[in-house]
Parts: sequence; C-alpha cells; structure tokens
Amino acid sequence: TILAVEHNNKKINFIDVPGADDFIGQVLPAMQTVETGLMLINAQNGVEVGTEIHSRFAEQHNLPLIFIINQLDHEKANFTNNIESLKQRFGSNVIVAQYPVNSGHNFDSIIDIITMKMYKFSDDGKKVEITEIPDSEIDKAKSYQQELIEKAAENDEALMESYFEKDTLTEDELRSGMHTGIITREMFPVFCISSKLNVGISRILDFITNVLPSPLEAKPKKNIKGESIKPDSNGKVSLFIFKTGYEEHIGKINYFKVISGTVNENQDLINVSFNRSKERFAQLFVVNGKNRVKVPSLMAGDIGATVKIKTTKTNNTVNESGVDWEFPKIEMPQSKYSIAIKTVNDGEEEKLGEALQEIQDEDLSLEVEYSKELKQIILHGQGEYHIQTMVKWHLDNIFKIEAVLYPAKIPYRETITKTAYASYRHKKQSGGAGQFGEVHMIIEPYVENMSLPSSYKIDGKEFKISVRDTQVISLDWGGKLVYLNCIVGGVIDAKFLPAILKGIMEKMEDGPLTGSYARDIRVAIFDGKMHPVDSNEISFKLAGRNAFKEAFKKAGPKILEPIYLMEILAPTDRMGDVISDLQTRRAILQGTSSENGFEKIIAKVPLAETSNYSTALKSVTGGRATFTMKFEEYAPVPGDIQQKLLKEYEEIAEEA
Ligand SMILES: Nc1nc2c(ncn2[C@@H]2O[C@H](COP(=O)(O)OP(=O)(O)OP(=O)(O)O)[C@@H](O)[C@H]2O)c(=O)[nH]1
Ligand SMILES: [Mg+2]
Repeated sequence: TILAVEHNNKKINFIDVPGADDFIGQVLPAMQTVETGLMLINAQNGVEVGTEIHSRFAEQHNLPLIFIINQLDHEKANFTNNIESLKQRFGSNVIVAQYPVNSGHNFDSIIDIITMKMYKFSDDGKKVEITEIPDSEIDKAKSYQQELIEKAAENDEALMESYFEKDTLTEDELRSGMHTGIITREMFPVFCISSKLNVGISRILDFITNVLPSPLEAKPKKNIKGESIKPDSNGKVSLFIFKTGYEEHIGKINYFKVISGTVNENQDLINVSFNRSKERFAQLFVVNGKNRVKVPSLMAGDIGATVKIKTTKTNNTVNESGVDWEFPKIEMPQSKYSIAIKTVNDGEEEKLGEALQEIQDEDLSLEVEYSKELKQIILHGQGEYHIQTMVKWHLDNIFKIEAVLYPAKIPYRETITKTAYASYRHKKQSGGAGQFGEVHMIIEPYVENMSLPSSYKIDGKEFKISVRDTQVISLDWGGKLVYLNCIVGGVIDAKFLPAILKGIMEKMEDGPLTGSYARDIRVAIFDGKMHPVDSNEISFKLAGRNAFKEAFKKAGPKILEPIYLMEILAPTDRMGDVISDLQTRRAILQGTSSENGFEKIIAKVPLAETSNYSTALKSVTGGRATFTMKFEEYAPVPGDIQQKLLKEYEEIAEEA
C-alpha cells in the first residue's frame, strides 16, 4: 500500500509492504523505489528471520535503514534484548536514538537521545508533553548520547574536529552526522513506538523530515549503463514503473517513480523498455491507500500512478522523446514452491492464461511456466501461501475462473549406464510399395571429452569401428546426444543417416522407461542393410527408433531426478527439528554453520521431496525459518523409486 503524507511542509511517500517471506515480490519493488527503509522490529522478539531476509535484500539494494521497535506496550517487550540482538546481527552501526522509559502496558514515554528530552504521549498519542530528562534517567541517557555523538562524528571530518574541540556536538551537527551516516549505511539508528497506542509516531515523522535523505540528498538512481541520474525536476522526464496492478472498474494501474524531470498530465512518453511504444499519460494520481487524487504534474523524486495505459507495465522505463535512459529491472529471488494449475471447465484455458498473465504482471515473484514436457501449467512462487493468496484468491474472487491446483510433475530424465548393442530390421513387403531398412548400433553413456571409439567388446564379442562422421547435439532439455556415422562399404546410403537420427530423437524425447527425456548418450551406427527398391526414409527412421529402444533397455537404463541445493536459515533451537525433517526427504547434508545468530543448513534434496517444504518448514520452526533452493544437478533415483516410477508408467500406458 502506498501512503502519501504531508508533515512539516514536506511530502513523505510510504510504501507499506508485508513482512512474510511469501510476499517478497511486494518488497523488492519498494526497495528499489524508496530512499530509506523503515524496518519494524517486534519488541517481543527482536531480530527475526524476516528481519534477516529483508536486511539482506536492503544490503543488496544499498538501501539505508532505520530500525523502529514496535509493540513496546506489550508485556513481553524487552528493549535491552532487542538492542542486543540488533547489535549481534548488524554490529556497532546500530545506534540507539530513543529508548522507552516504561515499556509494558503503561508505555507512554520515550527518552530521545537526539534532542535529550523526554516525550510523554497522551492516551490517544495525539498530544506530546516534552520535558527535561528526569534525574533517574540522566546517566543512561548521557551514555547513549555519548555513543550517538561519537558515531555521528565518525562520518564527517568537520564534525570530528568540532567534536574534539567541544567534546560534544550541537543538535544540528548531530543531525547532519546522522544524515551522512544513514545514507552511507554506516549508521542504523533505533526508534521506539507502539503503533497500538500511537506512541512515538509523530517523533518518527519529525525525524523523517529532519534527517532522512530526500530524493535529492540520497544516492542517485543509476541507469543500466551505470550512469547516475540526478532527480532534477527541471531535467529530462524519465519514469520507472515499479508496480502494475489491476483493479475492478479501472483496469490496469501503473505505479511509477519520477526519476527525473516533471511529468505533466496528457504528456506523451516513450516506453524504452518495450517496443519504444508511445504512451499517453493522460491522468496522473497521487495515491493514498485506496484513494487516488488527480494531480496536474509530479516532479522528480515523487511517486504516482496512472491508468488507461496500453502496453507499459512493471519494470519499464518511460521517457520524454530523445532520452534513452533505462533503469535496471527489479530482480526476484528463485522460486521455492511449484504447483500445477488447470481449469475446472473445458474451454476456459485461454481465460486462465490471460488472468495468469495479469497476476504475473502484478507480482514479479510469480512465474508461470507452460511446460511442453510435463503437459502442465506450472506456477513457481515463494510458498504455498503466496500461490493461495496471489493466484487462487484472485482467480476465485476477481477473475471468477474455476481452477484447481494439483501437484506438478517432476521432470525426470533417462540415461544409460553401460554399452549395449542392438539391431533392427524394418520390413513390409506384402502388397503395394514395400518398406525395408536395417540398422545396427552400439550405444554407450556419454561423458564430456570422451575419445572416439575404434572397437567395442560387448558380451565377449568384438566390434571393430571406424568413425566417419561425428554429430554432437546439445539437447534442449540438458545433456547431449552424440551421433557417430561408422558405416563402411556403403551398406547404408549416407542419405538415410538423418532419418535414423530422427528415429533415435523420437525415443530421446519419449524415453523408453517412462516417457521422460533421455540424455547423455553416444550412438554408433556401424552396420545395416538396404533394399534397392523398398528402402526409404520412413523405413530407416523406424529401424533407427526400434534399434535404439532395444539397445537402451539392454544398456542399464536409469531414471534421473532433479536435485536442488537448499539453503535453510533457522534459529539455533530448531536446528535439530529442521535436520530430522530433511532426513525424511532423502536429503544429503552438505554442511551447517552459524551465521548472524542463525544456523545455516545446506543440503541437496530431490525436487520430488520438496513439494510441501515451505509449509513444513513453517510448521517445524513456528514460522521462524526461511530457505532458498536452486537447481543443482540430475542424479539417478534409488532402485525402489525407479521400480515405482516404472510401474506407474506401465499403468498409465495400459490405460492409454
Ligand atoms: N500490543 C501491540 N500489538 C500490536 C502493535 N502493532 C501491531 N500489533 C498487533 O500485531 C499484529 C500484526 O500487526 P500488523 O500491523 O498487521 O503487522 P505487520 O508487521 O504489518 O504484518 P505484515 O504486514 O503481515 O507483515 C496485529 O495483531 C496487531 O494488532 C503494537 O504496537 N502493540
Ligand atoms: Mg503490514
């Protein structure tokens, strides 16, 4: 949600984003757009795994951060522990700017280290009584003040000198030092609030307007060429679309940041990221939650929205003509949850496709894959909850399309483990034009850089080989097929070799074991027979296909499954549970280490065992862990699973 607020004659744009892992797709566009991140910390828990995840992304975006400790009215609030956990994770850059006087259900007072005053908030939080710090608190306040002043001086030589001279800094000097420290991420000041009681909020707004960098003061955004573009409101107009949404009755809404210049309503802009199409920004809006206020113009640094735009969407840069700056696209993390989707009613496939496209535009962390291989539409997202709320809920309530989620198939592969020989004669010579083709081949497992064969020994029989031609085919689904022409004496005409290959490829695409893609095989065609009249391409294709199928079955065939590398971040007290859960998933542990107060566990896990992982990890850790996964390799499935898969395939084949 975007909230535009005016405070002290300044405009503040807030983008409120959810904290749960599942919704990282909402967070990253915001991180790319704003000047400072306000990281809320729950005073009951201190640093949580969500804090860890979001701070990592903030670091990647070089985004300044301030910490705001919320829920200080809670009985279990523990400010001292909060600071300790923040310092443990973020080091000495964490600096107390405020502390609570009376956390717990009576919470109403804060000591502010910048102004060295006490702020006491009224019951509704609307009135603040500012007083001197009471004697009982003065020593504590002074010691925090000393820390804050030293840290502020550290980031600025002039301030350092001033500090050495006076042994202190004025309030303005302090603000200026904090300003610099925050921009360079040398300082993460900590503030105190209770959003329930409205305590501390107005002080945060003051701090935002007084100290945090405005777009002009923050590090300028860089375009994809690495050039810094100043947010000059008199400069060339350039906007970056950081979010696309769809709303009932209105349709598509594009939310943008004005990177440079001043954009006016009815202005024509060029989309440099897509087609260089012209788009008229007929109306401009300032957004405040569900409300939109029409405005005549928006200037550099500001955030706004527009409607009725044709092709422009998230990640596009639109400029006034003659400007070709383009800003980097928002990068999303790898997906970690996949599930297939289909319509309940026939004939709604196209409608589903269009809806999924819109949802995907709205949430870049969702990927829709139309898998030709698995014959499924597969949704790749950030977790079960992500898919349920972003996809299922929208289909049910907005698009009104009945669809079901069901398990995504696993893209198994097939390969062979030993050398085998087979021959096949295809012959049809009764009535009409005849067909004849005979092929002899040897197949073997392919590995990179293997040398060309001169002979094979199979079951005690020796085959002499002389390679005339080598064809290396990189398969679309990974791995290779190497095709050796070893025909001597013209027993098969060279013109039939492509047809034999075609037959082999048909089986490579529809593996002999389970119909999965095959990979990493070398085939040597070394003998065969032709018929002067009846031989043709179709005959050799069939002979090639059948010989290959037979050889494959004799060559120790194996089913391979995709293995993913998982990296799990869990609190120390749950590490044992996380590992025992992994052990039920055929995981191979690669290592564990302590990192920033969390345990990092790395394991290789078969994709087939990960389908409910996001949900399972949440339940074993009470939502206090996170993980990432990425494709690592294909590996043979264990014998019992191979048997099970073969049986399943046979049953399907029989039904068909
Ligand atoms: N006691 C107390 N409870 C609070 C306070 N602020 C929020 N809560 C409660 O904490 C829960 C979560 O509050 P939200 O404001 O939705 O938290 P959030 O961090 O925005 O959550 P997401 O947006 O889902 O990530 C709710 O039950 C609130 O009532 C507070 O200052 N004090
Ligand atoms: Mg929220």
